[in-house]
Amino acid sequence: MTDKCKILSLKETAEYLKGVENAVILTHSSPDGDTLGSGFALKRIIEILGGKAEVVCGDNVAEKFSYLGKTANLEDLDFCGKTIIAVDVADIKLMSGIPMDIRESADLCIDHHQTNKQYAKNLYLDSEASACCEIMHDLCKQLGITPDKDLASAIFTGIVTDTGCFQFTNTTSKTHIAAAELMSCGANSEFIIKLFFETKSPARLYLEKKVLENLELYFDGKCALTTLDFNTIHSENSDESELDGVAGMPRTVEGVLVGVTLKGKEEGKFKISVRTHAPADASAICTRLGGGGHVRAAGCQVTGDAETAKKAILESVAKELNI
Ligand SMILES: [Mn+2]
Repeated sequence: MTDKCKILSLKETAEYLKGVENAVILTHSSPDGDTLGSGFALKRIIEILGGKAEVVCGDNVAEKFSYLGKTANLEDLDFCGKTIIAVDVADIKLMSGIPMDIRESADLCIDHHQTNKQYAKNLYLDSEASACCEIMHDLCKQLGITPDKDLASAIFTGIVTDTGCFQFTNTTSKTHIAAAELMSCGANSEFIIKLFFETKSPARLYLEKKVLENLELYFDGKCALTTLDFNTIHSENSDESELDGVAGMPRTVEGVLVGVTLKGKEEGKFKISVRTHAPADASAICTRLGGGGHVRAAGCQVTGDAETAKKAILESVAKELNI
């Protein structure tokens, strides 16, 4: 781990990228549209600048992301002499599957999570950005790059997925302007929005059914909590890659300020997703349990059975709601 992390400006980050000859771009585990969109956008940016880059992920990448490009096989990669860049990764712990010595040698991190742990040698952090991909758009502008169709589509992917199709409160006027410019550059917005927001797999519907079946209300209806245990997630009807999308469901219940989804990771371990409405702070709720994230969306992990995990998260929710 580096002793000190240098905080870069956008301009310095752009200058840094100009000097990159051969990079490996690290994405976070349980990869989403933003980490992969940022990874493939950055690969393209580095290539336009005359360098080479590969994108890797320690986890399986869902088939629906294949239009972005192909991630490199970890086993085939030679990290020697390469610039290691992490995108959309707030914490070194969020890259499971990637060897620890590689994570620890990250040269640069580009991120939009306020909770970034500053594990890389250099960091560009813009916590106002709706998505790490919004930063990729800023970098293109800074570098004088007009995105081609593929680059525009990669950037658009992260923006549209991290904002829930421009619905979450992280969406700003700048986000819309970026999206509009990307559409002008030929981003395949119709295809991308249909893929992520208008298409549900049978596995997703199965998980949605389970979310509703197991939904419980607490604290006078201010908190909705649901549990998807390990066996539900790993049943033949389910698909782990669909888990991310269902985490927003509990928060949609009328009167709910905090929506909690407990996901059985392995025997005796739960990954918890928290989604909030103002004034509840999801990041504060999860930080108390060793996790982190954004004000409206955050996550953490709890060891123990479902009852233990439920008790721990509800205690933290109670604190946030002053109950
Ligand atoms: Mn993101």
